[in-house]
Amino acid sequence: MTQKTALITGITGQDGSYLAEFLLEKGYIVHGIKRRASLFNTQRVDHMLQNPQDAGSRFHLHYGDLTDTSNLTRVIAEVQPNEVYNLGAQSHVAVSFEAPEYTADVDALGALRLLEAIRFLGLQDKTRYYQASTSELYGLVQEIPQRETTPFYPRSPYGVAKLYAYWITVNYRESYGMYACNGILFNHESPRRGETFVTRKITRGLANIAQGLEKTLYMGNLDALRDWGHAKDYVRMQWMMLQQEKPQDFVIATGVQYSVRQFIEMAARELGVMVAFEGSGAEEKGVVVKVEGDMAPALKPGDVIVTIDPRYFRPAEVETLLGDPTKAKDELGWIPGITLRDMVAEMVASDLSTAKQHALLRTHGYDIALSCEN
Ligand code: NDP
Ligand code: GDR
Repeated sequence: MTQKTALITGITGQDGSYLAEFLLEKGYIVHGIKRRASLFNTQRVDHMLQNPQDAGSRFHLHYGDLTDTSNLTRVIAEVQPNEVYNLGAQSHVAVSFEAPEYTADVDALGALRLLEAIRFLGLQDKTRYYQASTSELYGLVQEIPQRETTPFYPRSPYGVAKLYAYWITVNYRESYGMYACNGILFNHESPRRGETFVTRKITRGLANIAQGLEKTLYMGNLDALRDWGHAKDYVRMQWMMLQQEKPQDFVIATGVQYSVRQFIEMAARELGVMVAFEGSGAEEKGVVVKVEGDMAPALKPGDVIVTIDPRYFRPAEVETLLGDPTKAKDELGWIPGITLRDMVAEMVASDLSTAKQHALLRTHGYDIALSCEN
């Protein structure tokens, strides 16, 4: 079999980094597009860059941006990819209400720019295209659980931008016979999840609180229900979708749903901390009931560690998401391998390890500034 080349946008993000590892293991040459930033932004992929004998020689980064057509066209012309994975996005739903136009430019037109570049360069018979579509398309849900045929009703500028990207992907498939697929992925997390998404905010925040680095977790809507899987399982499916004979769209989910409140309880339990919620609405609080073991030396029963901050409520909320991954299971044999419990344990362990290092530095007189705008 000839060696394949993949191009990943969003390679510095959670999914991009796991997908790059996965493809390198499969023997691919992997190219990625990274943005210029004033600080290092390649932490999630540095281990692939730093191993020139092995992965490094098959791992290449290019500066670029999904808002820059000429850049994208040139990179695709140079790389001549067999597969393009469009994972790059302004991916934060709450931020999209503050930056709706930019979100549309990157998330909606970015997809068009890539598809059009593939077509313009005459690569439509060679290059397969994966679009990172999202359960946010379902928004105000019209059917439970959500499957490939469920009508869309996005509830944020992010969701609306991704709706365009979804349909332009379908349109290029139908108009030009391109191999182009949408993966409609439900929330997926990992220790590499951005710190301002709710799961990582919780695991990082609780680990810091357990070690005495912070006092309180300030949260938004605790009633929101999500179907959370592990990013490693989900990038495997992104690749599987491009290996089929015919391009199709798939829902990727676990089929199990929990509330944000339950996620907090689960993460706290991993730290040996039992939390009970008291009060309701804006007055709701998470109070420590019991502390077991030695992972949370800073906590004692009665401590209030979760409160509500209205800043984290969204102008329009997606209250409930639950996916039906039957098609992915039946047609591709995809089954998620990592349970939510194991994922929460992995995320907590990773954040606790960092918190312990910070606590140790503080003990020795070094002042650690923790980023907290989330
Ligand atoms: P992340 O936010 O972790 O990563 C987003 C990536 O996109 C980063 O590499 C980021 O670069 C890059 N990016 C942002 N803006 C631009 C731009 N203007 N030009 C080029 N690159 C840009 O997201 P995830 O890895 O979690 O998600 C991957 C994709 O899947 C996204 O498209 C997201 O919308 C979608 N998705 C995610 C789900 C999830 O639960 N994780 C579920 C469904 C869909 P930088 O590092 O410089 O910020
Ligand atoms: P989401 O993920 O909006 O589903 O988008 P996020 O983790 O940000 O929110 C999930 C739910 O938790 C509620 N919530 C909070 N969210 C954040 N970030 N911070 C809080 O303090 C907080 N309190 C409660 C939210 O209101 C929401 O209901 C993610 C992104 O990865 C998208 O790119 C992707 O498309 C979808 O998942 C599927």
